[in-house]
Amino acid sequence: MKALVINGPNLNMLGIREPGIYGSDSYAELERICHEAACELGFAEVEVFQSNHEGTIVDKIQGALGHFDGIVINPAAYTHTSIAILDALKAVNLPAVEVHISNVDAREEFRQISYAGMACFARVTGEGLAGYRHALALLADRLHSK
Ligand code: CA2
Repeated sequence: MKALVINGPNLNMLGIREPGIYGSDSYAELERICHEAACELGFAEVEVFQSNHEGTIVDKIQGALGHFDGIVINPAAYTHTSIAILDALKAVNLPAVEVHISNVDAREEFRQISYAGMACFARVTGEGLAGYRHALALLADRLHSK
């Protein structure tokens, strides 16, 4: 089992600003949590990727085909705007879990729509960085039941 974790714009700023919403842990800690969780959950490999660019994220999703068994994705602000990321997820048709650090459902109205989520079989929100572990566990369960 190989997992790809994709993070969208500004998530590399974790721990630097807005600790009230996103916590005080850094992006390096997010990477560490994913590697630790993936190892515990029996993934042979996990790649944790971040980009501030929509097209680069689309390229990464397309490149996952044939290399990864599933995707965990936090598209960040592109969650609420990007049909290109939705289409890429649909195109590769890999099992995908949407994850958000904050509870997007309790925030501004513009965060209520999730395009990427329409191509995901599960959604984890408001669990902080621990949500990435939860998302990887949901992905592992899904891959085991195949
Ligand atoms: O809660 C999440 O995980 C979000 O995907 C984070 C996005 C936001 O646009 C989504 O609505 C919800 C924002 C990521 C920006 O991360 C920052 C981290 C530190 C400082 C500033 C921004």
